[in-house]
Amino acid sequence: MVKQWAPIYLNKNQKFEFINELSSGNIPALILKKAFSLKTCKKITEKILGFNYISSGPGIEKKIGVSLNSFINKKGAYFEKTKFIDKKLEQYFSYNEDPRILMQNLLSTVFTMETRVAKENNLNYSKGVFRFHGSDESFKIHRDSAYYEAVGYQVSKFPLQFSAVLHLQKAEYGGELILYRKIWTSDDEKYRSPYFGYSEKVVHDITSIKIKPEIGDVIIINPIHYHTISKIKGKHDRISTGFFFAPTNEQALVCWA
Ligand SMILES: O=C(O)CCC(=O)C(=O)O
Repeated sequence: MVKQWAPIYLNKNQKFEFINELSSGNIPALILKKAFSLKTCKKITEKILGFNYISSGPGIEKKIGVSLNSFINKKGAYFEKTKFIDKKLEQYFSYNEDPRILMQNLLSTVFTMETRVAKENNLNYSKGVFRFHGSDESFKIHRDSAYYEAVGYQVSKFPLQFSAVLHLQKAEYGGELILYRKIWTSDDEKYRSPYFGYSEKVVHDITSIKIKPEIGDVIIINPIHYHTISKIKGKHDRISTGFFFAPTNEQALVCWA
């Protein structure tokens, strides 16, 4: 019988040493259940909804924060914009309030490795992005890989890349994370959409799982697996924050968005 493809669930502050399980694709996700309290998530949500600098990017209509995939061939602009927005967010959230910093601390505990923001020529990469996914938007199947896409940036040198997402507010209906048991290969480029993502043909007949995010959960995936979000219905946006991270040769984790 084929072994079931199912996430591993951890309690807050439980240690986990098997990053290999995620990189090999043996498990689809690592879920840190209730890593943040409902009260904390509500407070962060209320606060981020009052932040003025909203943008859009490939695959997302509304977000706060800078993501590398909007600046693939514009490295100077990426670091300049990151400096500007992360400074504004630093002034807006106190250090102990910014969920992106709290998530870095959480990863340090879970993986027993120092976690810090990636740097290049003394410039900080983006600490993470807040995403707002709304009703009736359609989400493309995609995969994330700095290794293949962000050539020219130092973070493309990491052979492994993970994604960590904290769920701050749920959609009333839908908004599940759909993960396909398929890793991108260069053969799939024929299915690529010009602006962002891939046609559904890329995952035809491929096994998938759905993860319904709960407020306060941190979901960690290996984003070279195709993934998307199911259609959202209802009044509220699905709100999350997150970043990518990679293990370094010095037994640390560095993160970026
Ligand atoms: O918000 C999610 O559940 C998925 C986000 C995503 O596409 C990613 O982490 O690459």
